[in-house]
Order: sequence, then C-alpha cells, then structure tokens
Amino acid sequence: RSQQGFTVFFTGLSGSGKSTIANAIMVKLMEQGGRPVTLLDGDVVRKNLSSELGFSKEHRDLNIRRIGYVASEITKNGGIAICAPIAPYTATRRAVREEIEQFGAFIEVHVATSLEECERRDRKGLYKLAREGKIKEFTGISDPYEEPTNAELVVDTEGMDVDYCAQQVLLKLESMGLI
Ligand code: GGZ
Repeated sequence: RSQQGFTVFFTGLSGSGKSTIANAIMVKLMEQGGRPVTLLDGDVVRKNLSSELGFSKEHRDLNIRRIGYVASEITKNGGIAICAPIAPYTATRRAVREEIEQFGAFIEVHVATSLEECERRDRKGLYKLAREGKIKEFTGISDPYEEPTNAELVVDTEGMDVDYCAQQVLLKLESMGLI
C-alpha cells in the first residue's frame, strides 16, 4: 500500500457541490484509516486563514496560494489534503499543482455542474443577490470562472447523487495507486 501523500483539489462554481463531495470522500478516507485527512473547505478557510480577503483577482489568488501552501505541507508529510475552493483562475490552479507535485500527487477534480443548475438551486440565495448587483464580482455572474482543461476528473452533480460522485473520486484515487 502506497504511503505517498496527496492532495485532492476540487474546483467549481459556488453551489456546484464541491463541499458536499469533499465531505463525503473525507468520511470514506478516514474510515480507511492510515493517513491523516485534512479538509480545507472554501468557507472555513476564508473564516480562519483568509478573513481579511475579498473577491478581487488578487485576493482570490492569495487565498488559493495559502490553501496550496497548507496542502503542500500536508502532502509533504504523507497526509491527505482535500481542498474545495472555487479557484477560478487556471494559472493559480497550475501554480498550486506545481507546488504540490514536488511532494506527492495532485488530483484536480472539476465539479462541472453548470451555472444554470447552480443558479436554479441557489441554495444560499447568493445568485439572486449577484443578479441584483448586491454582491459584486460574483463568480459566473459578474466575475470569471476559467474552465479547467487538465483536470484528472470531471464530475457533474446534476442528476447524480453525491455518493456516486464521491465514488468516482475514490475510484480515480484507487486507479492511481494512491489508496
Ligand atoms: C464567489 C462568493 C462571493 C463572490 C461570497 N464570488 O457557495 P459559497 O458562498 O459557500 O461559496 C462561495 C465562497 C467562495 O469562496 P472561495 O474561497 O471558494 O473563492 S475563491 O476560490 O475564488 O477564493 C460563496 C461565497 O464564498 N462568496 N462572495 N463574489 N463566491
């Protein structure tokens, strides 16, 4: 059994299902025992590590670089880091990948649930506020999301349940010899 550390890095729109899938795989990986599993979820990181940051490109990049740094330390020490920010910029995702691949594997998972579906769900009412101009620089509405082209895995939560998507991720990790 491999003891290499690795990072699973989810990227996708607000409300795409990143956190839900991330939580599901965290539970499964913890059940397997062995390596410690650390979840770096978007809102939790923003509250604890990036509380002074907003949503400009500069601030988003800084947020992602911080997440990448923490994940690289975890990976270096043989642990499992699961990250779930929007991470809208290709260049920043690539920089984080390069940092982490020095120490272990990097698995980018694009949660490709469409904007239409995320907005239709609007679980937190943020899309409505963004459409009304009450939230500025909102990803997908008034701020960019650069679609990944080199993700190890693409999942779409529209019409798929969370467990199915989580299973896809676990199968990928297995096929890469990581678990
Ligand atoms: C995007 C925003 C914004 C703007 C607040 N744009 O669905 P949520 O609520 O819980 O997740 C979103 C979260 C995005 O933070 P991240 O740290 O993941 O973003 S990034 O990777 O770009 O740094 C959303 C909420 O914060 N939120 N304002 N303008 N999402």
